[in-house]
Amino acid sequence: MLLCPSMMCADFGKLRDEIDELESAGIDMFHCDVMDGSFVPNFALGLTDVRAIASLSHVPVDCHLMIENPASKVDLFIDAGADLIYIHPESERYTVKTLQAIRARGAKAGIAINPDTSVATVEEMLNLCDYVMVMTVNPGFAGQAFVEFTKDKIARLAKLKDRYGFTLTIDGACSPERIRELSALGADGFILGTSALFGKEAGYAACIRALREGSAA
Ligand code: S6P
Ligand code: MG
Repeated sequence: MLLCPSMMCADFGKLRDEIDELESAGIDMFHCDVMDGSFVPNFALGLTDVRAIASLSHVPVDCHLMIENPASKVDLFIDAGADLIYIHPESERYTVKTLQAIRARGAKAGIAINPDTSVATVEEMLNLCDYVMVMTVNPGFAGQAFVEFTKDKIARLAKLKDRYGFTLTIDGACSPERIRELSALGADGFILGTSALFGKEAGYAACIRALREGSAA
């Protein structure tokens, strides 16, 4: 199970300590939410933040690009140190071309799909995806409520994993209970924000251990 802390929830006043503590806790990949204030009504991490995280990290770093026209920006984020780039087909005119461009740079290509987007809309693109991330909240903010009907989509995509060979990840309101439920549906990885990791009394190590054991911290 891939466990990926959402760094927009981290304390940037002590970024190096946060990264060290999360890595010691056994996380698999840092998740960087990049927002442009246009595709989503919020701003989050940018190039400087991604560069800082990538320079301190010993595990892969992903960039979840919640921006308009990601095609013209993917090179910047790969140069900043991203190993995996998620783009939103909802914000991209030629999604296939951009997925090809990400792979051509040697990075992993991913799509992130909003609650509004159906499996049928993206099925052909699965041929070019190393990762498919189902948004289980509307993108833009941490700490939102889980959108229940996205579970059907997760189950449908899980059935397509073997045919297309992608890793299925989940972003939004991933609580310990939800992680157990969605793992059973076939999800491979989870973005951890306020629902399972940040701001919890138990601390990162205990939270990650409990998630791997399938219990609550
Ligand atoms: C939301 C963003 C996510 C959040 C994460 C927060 O637009 O893509 O990565 O940071 O979902 O987790 P939680 O548990 O607070 O919902
Ligand atoms: Mg995200």
